[in-house]
Amino acid sequence: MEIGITGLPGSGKTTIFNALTGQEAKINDYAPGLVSHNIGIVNVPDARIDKLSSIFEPKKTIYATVQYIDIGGISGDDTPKELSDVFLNAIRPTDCLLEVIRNYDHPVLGSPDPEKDLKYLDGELIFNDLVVVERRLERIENDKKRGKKPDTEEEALLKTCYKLLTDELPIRSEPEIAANPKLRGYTFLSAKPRLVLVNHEEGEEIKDIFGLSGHLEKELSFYGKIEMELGQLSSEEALEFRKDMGLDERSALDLLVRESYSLLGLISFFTTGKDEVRAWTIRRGDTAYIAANAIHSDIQRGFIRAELISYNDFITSGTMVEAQKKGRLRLEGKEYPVEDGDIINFRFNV
Ligand SMILES: Nc1nc2c(ncn2[C@@H]2O[C@H](COP(=O)(O)OP(=O)(O)OP(=O)(O)O)[C@@H](O)[C@H]2O)c(=O)[nH]1
Ligand SMILES: [Mg+2]
Repeated sequence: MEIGITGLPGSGKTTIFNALTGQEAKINDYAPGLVSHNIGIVNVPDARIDKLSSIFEPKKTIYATVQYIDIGGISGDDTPKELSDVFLNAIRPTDCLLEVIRNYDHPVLGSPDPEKDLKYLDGELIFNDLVVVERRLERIENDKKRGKKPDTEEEALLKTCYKLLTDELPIRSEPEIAANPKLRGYTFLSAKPRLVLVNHEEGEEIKDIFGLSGHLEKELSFYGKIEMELGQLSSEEALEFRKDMGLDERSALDLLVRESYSLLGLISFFTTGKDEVRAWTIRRGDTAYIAANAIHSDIQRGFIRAELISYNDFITSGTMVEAQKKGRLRLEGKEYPVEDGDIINFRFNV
């Protein structure tokens, strides 16, 4: 999973990036329009993997990972403009946006105006999608003149997008359009699911400003600066500080991963053994057959069946042998919808 951190200059993107990755990327003096990227890959914290690892004592423990990319370069001027290719190339492949909104006094920008900033940011992403839609529709018209038949379904979808965008609505406001496979190749920015992270002044009460909790968006609140400082500590030390300060005991990374999994409809399943205990990420509703492919295409190709047990049943049983005695180990076929926390052993033959 790849998450693109975006926002206006000085909103605290890099501060949040550091909080999530534990890196020490440079916090800029005010430098609007400066295109800079920081990339960090972090393990998805999962207490279940820790537990499985302590039971199986494998040679390797492999967590699911998430990649965060901090993408500077939105100018923050009053009118939306075309974003640079460097910016677009960085943001297009991401699965989800993390939009950082400033709610603290900034030495140059002064007092915050979260509503205005979010509106501006939306406007910028909508404008850039509109540029793409207009160009594509123009191409289709030209092709028609030269006798080439358009893909009528795609054309109709683009026209719906055009209508939404000219009404200043993001494509995600129509979830079915946003998810349509015919539009996937366009990687529209306003179609991406998003977490809106309001970065509050430390000491100020944290409360939702926008009340976003739609199908493809969610609002989160953080004290960015404190989270960055805690991100540099060991998890034990950070937890002590959290308790002392009366903060949520979960780290920024913990919360963010949880929210992004839920927003994107992702779940984890596990494989276990003496060599390796490992977490894999798939979509909710994916079948055992699809899950097999997450590991290797050979396992999917030679799929015989999935031998599995839920995490909770395994923990209650203590060992696989005990679980088998109790009849908790199940055999499932290709069509079985994998559930979050399933421990799976694929039987396959190639
Ligand atoms: N008070 C306060 N200041 C913050 C917080 N988060 C960031 N800042 C400050 O805001 C300024 C900008 O922070 P950055 O993290 O560099 O913001 P950015 O969005 O990455 O900025 P650009 O990369 O220049 O677009 C710095 O002076 C930070 O110290 C916060 O939660 N509270
Ligand atoms: Mg920055």
